[in-house]
Amino acid sequence: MSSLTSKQLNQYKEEGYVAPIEVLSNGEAKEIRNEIETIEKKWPNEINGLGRNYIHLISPVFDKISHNSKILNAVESIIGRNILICGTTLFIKNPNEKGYVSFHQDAKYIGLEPHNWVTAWVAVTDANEQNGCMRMWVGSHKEKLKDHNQKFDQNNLLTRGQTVENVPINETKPVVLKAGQMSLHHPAIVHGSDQNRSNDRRIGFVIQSYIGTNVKQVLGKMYVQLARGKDSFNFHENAKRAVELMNNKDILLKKKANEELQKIFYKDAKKVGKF
Ligand SMILES: O=C(O)CCC(=O)C(=O)O
Repeated sequence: MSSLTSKQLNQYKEEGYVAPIEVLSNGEAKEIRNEIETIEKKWPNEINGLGRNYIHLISPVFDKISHNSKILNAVESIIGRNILICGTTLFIKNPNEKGYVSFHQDAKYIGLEPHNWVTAWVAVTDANEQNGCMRMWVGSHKEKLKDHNQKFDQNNLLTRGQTVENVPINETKPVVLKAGQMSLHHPAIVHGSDQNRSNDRRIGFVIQSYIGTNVKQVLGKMYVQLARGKDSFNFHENAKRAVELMNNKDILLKKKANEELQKIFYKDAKKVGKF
């Protein structure tokens, strides 16, 4: 079932993203934040650094959101009915930290071809200009992929500190979301986010990305789950769904998937960053 209206689809086509889309209740968003804070307290190293990826493989709460039918209905409107989850990432910005995300295009280093995929950014907390919501360079997805400088700045939450320079800020729009809403963005849109200047955490759970079953990983290996439809291509490794929090086998699978992801993210890079 496709759920985006023609107006929303038009926004995605013309601007390169669509938001806000209601997907979770306040209670569900709180449950997700609690799950993160439980993991941080009991297993302080699990979702640090590279471990911020693939949390849906070790937590039934994140498994449930990744397979959420409201999210999938919207995703289906963009990439069609045969959908895989090929990865998830937590983007957390704590108050009093200087974390930011430089302007970049997801398609630049991720190796997913063709671009029949879309990234879902689910707001676990409110995201606004004060706490460093994403900003999208409207329409930039229509141009070809741009050069990125690799800056490896320690406050940059991206792997290589990959940066598109000279983005015209007046052509960017903030993606303001309430907890429980999401945005969907195009693989080639230039986007980034500033630091959190509020007194609370800004947390985004990002399904990065939902891919059509026809999409290949041309730089390495990825561990996917079928979210909807049928996979008649079988291009990827399959990952089992989490049924309990921090099961030992799931932890090992998450580690293996992250090692493979790191090879993709840092392919031909001169050094490796902290994520
Ligand atoms: O969470 C952020 O501020 C940036 C996330 C991002 O770049 C992405 O989801 O592609």
